[in-house]
Amino acid sequence: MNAMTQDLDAIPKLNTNGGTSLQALSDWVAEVAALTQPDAIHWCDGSDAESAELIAQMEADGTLIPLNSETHPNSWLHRSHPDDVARVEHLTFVCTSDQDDAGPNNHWMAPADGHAKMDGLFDGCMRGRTMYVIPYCMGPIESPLSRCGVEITDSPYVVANMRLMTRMGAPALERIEREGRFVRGLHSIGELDPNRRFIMHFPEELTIKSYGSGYGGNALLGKKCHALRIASHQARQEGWLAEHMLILGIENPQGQTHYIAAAFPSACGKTNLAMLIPPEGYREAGWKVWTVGDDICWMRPGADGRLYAINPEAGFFGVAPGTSAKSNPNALKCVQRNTIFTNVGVTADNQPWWEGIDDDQQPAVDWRGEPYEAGKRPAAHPNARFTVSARQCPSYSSEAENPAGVPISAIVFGGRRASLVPLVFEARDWTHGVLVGAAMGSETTAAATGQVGVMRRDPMAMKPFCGYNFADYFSHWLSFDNGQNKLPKIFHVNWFRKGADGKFLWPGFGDNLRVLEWMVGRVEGRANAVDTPIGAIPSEADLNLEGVELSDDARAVLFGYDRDGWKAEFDSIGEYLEEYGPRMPEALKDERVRIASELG
Ligand code: GTP
Ligand code: SPV
Ligand code: MN
Repeated sequence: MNAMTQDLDAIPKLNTNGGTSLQALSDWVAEVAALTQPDAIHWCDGSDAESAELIAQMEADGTLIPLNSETHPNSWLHRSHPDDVARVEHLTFVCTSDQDDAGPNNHWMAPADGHAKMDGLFDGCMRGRTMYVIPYCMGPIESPLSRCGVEITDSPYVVANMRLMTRMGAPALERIEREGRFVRGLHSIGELDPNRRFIMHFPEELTIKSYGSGYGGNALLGKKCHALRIASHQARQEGWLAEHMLILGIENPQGQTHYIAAAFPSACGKTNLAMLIPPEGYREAGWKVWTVGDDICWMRPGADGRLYAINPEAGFFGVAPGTSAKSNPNALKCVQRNTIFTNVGVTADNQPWWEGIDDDQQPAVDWRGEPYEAGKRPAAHPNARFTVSARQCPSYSSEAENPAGVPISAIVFGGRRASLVPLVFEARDWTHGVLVGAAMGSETTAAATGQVGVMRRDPMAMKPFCGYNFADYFSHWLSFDNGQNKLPKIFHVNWFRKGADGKFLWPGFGDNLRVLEWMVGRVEGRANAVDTPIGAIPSEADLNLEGVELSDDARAVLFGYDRDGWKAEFDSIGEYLEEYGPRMPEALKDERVRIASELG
């Protein structure tokens, strides 16, 4: 027993309901309690009774506002602090002993400094509050691909969200006690002061410390902090990949299903693609799309050399604005009950409302809780979100909980690119595909604080989430091409190409299936394409465009490529790779040179 545990034992009034047989866990909980000084400790078992009690308490103190129980049973609105509505990348750190291991892609602090800073903030911060201990499992409890963690938090809102987003409670604790290892995540909402807010990762210690925010990616530590930043570090050591990708199944009329994993940056269409409803002609012909995951994908080679993927999450934390019966009917069906809405507006009869919901209701109250006034601010914050169990999704795949994962046939990269980038192209091999991922660019969105609409490099949609040096990450990706693995084909898409009038040229959403069908055709060796230096691009005739209205100009840019524009792009990619210095793998730099010289 260490000194801190003794301190804790000396506080007789500390009320605690549970515990664990795992000494490392009970010691850590005691240490945290001694530091943060909560009034009580609650070990979460994940039961319905526990959930009901927490919700009643949050209703009483206004953390959760019940919504219309006829239209949206068992659903709540949470209004966050107005300064706490998105991830804070400038306050997110990776603390490795050697700064180069974190890389130019991360903010860095020495581990000892990081701990000192955070422990200073955590000192006494839970006085008057209950400390919740949340054992959770990322991935199906029985899957060898899954990994566990424990989040300690003083936010019941975080507990309620973690219950939807992860396998939380008693079964997770059992696995943790059996395995003896877990990621440690300590979280406090603190004073919600943006000047006293940090999200710190200590990958070498499998530890996360997050202070001063209640927002999803900053506070639900199983999600981006564990399942991407810490897991990417573990994955590199253990020979797998932890990626910011959706996973979907595409079933053809013959009943064969291919699984596709796709990485798009935050608020660039993962949830929408994962829940895609086929266009009418496809539906009639018997095509189906199945949702495995909408945000995070863990994959590793199986015995047959194919990559097998699981969704480590159990729920969706999705962007509300823009979700409508037209754009994403499956998401809309998911959120009719048992849902927590964060920062949406409400109608006069207390239904959730957001921009683009496309119904005949009007907002009465905005996300700040003030009467809605057109032109003042949007009814819903642009990064308003819903939290809901994946099991409520009508398209939830029967394979989503398969402990073995699903075999991946294609990996797709994509971003928001108003110009230059065509609708789709295929990398010629794995190395080229890794370069395509490494060179990804996208315009920033409201999912993180900061300017929106600025083009930045966001390799593999992991810029905010890779827990180590991107140069090493690209080497890790390249290492999968070892002569034995049967790797998926790699593609790049752009649903966001704009015309001169500033409007999107491609209809997107359900019609994206046309592009996925072409990919499946390429995987099966049936579909055609035109080889260009940037990759294989389908001609219009290679895609099923029946019923899609596209102007001649749109067709030209969606299925064409602009050699001069790409030459400039490849110069810029070269400069970007150089920013990583000598750690950047030669194979990737050589690949860029090969294509740049083909471009002439
Ligand atoms: P995170 O949860 O932040 O990781 O976001 P995401 O990648 O899951 O993005 P999501 O599917 O929630 O989409 C974000 C925004 O992009 C929404 O406003 C969508 O309406 C819009 N969007 C999604 N797919 C398409 C598309 O195919 N075309 C167009 N034009 N917009 C799209
Ligand atoms: C994202 O920003 O990519 C999200 C939401 O999926 S968050 O959980 O906040 O990261
Ligand atoms: Mn995301």
